Parts: sequence; C-alpha cells; structure tokens
Amino acid sequence: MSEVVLDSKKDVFLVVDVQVDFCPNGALPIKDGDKVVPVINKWVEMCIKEGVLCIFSRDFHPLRHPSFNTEGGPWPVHCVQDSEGAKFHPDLIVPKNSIIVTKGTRFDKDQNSAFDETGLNVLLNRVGIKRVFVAGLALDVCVLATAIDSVRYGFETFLIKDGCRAVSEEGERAAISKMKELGIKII
Ligand code: VGL
Ligand code: ZN
Repeated sequence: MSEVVLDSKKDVFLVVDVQVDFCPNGALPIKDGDKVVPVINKWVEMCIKEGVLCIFSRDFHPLRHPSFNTEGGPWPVHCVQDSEGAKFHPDLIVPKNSIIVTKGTRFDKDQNSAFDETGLNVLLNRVGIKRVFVAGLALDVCVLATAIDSVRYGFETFLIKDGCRAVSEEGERAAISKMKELGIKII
C-alpha cells in the first residue's frame, strides 16, 4: 500500500458494504469482518489528505427481499432498510463529502455489485475517474462482483486485500484467482 500514490483527479476509493450485519454479532457475520475497519480507515485518511473521493456502498434490503432465505434466497435476513444492522460499522470513517451508493433494494433480484443498475459507472466517468481502489465485505461476494464490474466498465481496478474479508476460504481463493484473470491488481 505504501507504494501507491493516489491522484485526486483520477482515483476513487470504493468501500463495499462495511456494515454492522456483516461483522461479528451481526445477522450475516463474516469472520473478522470488523478487522477491515482500521485498514480501510487508514486509506480513508489518506484520501482525505489527498482530496480523493470516497464512495461507500451499502446493502439495504426491504423486507421480503428475494436474497433472504425466508423467500427462498441464499442468505439470512440482513441489512434491512433503516435497521441497526444496515448501518455502517460505528468505527468506520465516512468523510462528510463521501458518496453513498445504496443497493439491494429491488424485489426482482439481488444486486451484489455496487455498479449493478446504480449508475455508478456514469458518475465515475462524469468526474473523470480512471482508477478504482476497492475494499470491504465480503471479498467473495459483493467485493468480487463490484471489482469485476469496475474492470468491465474500463476502470483500472485495484483490490486492497487486507481491507477485505471473505465468507469462506475457498471463496476467497476462487475470487482472487478470478480477479487476477480479469486483470484486477491485487495490492
Ligand atoms: C453481501 C451476502 C448478502 C455482501 C450482501 O455485501 O458481500 N453478501 N448480501
Ligand atoms: Zn445482501
């Protein structure tokens, strides 16, 4: 990370779903999910110093969301809109001028990627972003989907690995090899 020099004109820091429900004691806890917070905060501090835009995505499901196992989906009920579990981790630094991307609000399908029908690619292009640095939860689910879309939309994409945790070890290995294959740089 020390070798990365951020450029406010072309870089963005995209923090994926660092929410209470994905941390220990949450509704869909990821092992050591909370350990990403100090790592991400260091990057956020660096972004504040360099004037780099920070974007925070949040999983924000309505009741009866199709990803819930009560509806036949794969996951326990989590990140319900306006619940405590949907909040960002209390220690996460969210600068005042950050952009929040809300996803997972549809009734017809889940949105794992922060780019999935959110228009985020349009915003990034409009403000001249060329490079996207990604971290957050979960590495093998929403971070993976977001990084894949980022590179697909033509952004040079970097995964900050120590700022991520995965649902499973096997998922982590598969996600890392998939990302490498697609030209995402693991840093
Ligand atoms: C996520 C499972 C369900 C994630 C979201 O943010 O990685 N995982 N919903
Ligand atoms: Zn979800």
